[in-house]
Amino acid sequence: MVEKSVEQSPASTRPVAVVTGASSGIGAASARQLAAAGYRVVCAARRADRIEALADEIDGIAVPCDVTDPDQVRALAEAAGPAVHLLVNNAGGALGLDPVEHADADDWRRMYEINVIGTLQVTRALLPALEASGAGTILNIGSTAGRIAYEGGGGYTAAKHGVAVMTETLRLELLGRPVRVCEVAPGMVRTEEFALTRFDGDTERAAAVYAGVDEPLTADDVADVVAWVATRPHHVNVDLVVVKPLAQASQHKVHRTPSS
Ligand code: 8X3
Repeated sequence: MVEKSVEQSPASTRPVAVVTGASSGIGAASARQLAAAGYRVVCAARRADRIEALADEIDGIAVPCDVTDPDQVRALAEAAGPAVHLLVNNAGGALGLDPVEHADADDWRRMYEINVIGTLQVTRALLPALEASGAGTILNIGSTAGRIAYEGGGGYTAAKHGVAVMTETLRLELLGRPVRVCEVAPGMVRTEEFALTRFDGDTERAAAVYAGVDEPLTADDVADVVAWVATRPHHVNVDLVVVKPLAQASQHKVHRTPSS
């Protein structure tokens, strides 16, 4: 349920940012940092209780939204108002680590649906308002998985490659219009949910992803990059930022300290 709308808000002079997947991790951290940078943040995610608490904390608004549902995406665009300055397409995630040989087609469909179709639907719905702002920014949260393949990652890497290609396509198609298109592609980020979701709640498998890694990125580290990209002067289009922890030289080359 939408509690207040940007238009009704006395703070309507602030630029408006819409962040999807704002209920936790990179999305929630980005919403907080963007609010601190002066944005009125529309926090969108499926879990209403979480985004309502976040919206209260940062004086934003909460719009429960499943990005794969066209009706809910339409409602999100209506709640955001006629002018939106920034869209952070963050909703997404990985399911499973099965080799292609044994892959679950339903997991692949779901990953494509959330990461790619969700980003497409929200972008399409908000594009008129982004353009109407006169200085819009679309910032897609990609992944190092969108730039490389790794064993067991086929479904997720395919989806994140999809996000990367959609980002590049959109930048070409919007040339000459006042909307820049950017991607932030994080490597290993330790959030409360990413690995847990991937491994269907298996805490041991989730913890093993980060075992022995000295300081994986945090959601705040990535949000810091998001806020930096968003707050460059509008003629500066930061096409792509790949950000990894110091302990990760490439997808497979991660420095781990053996536990004693
Ligand atoms: C990168 C996540 O698991 O593909 O954002 O390395 S993973």
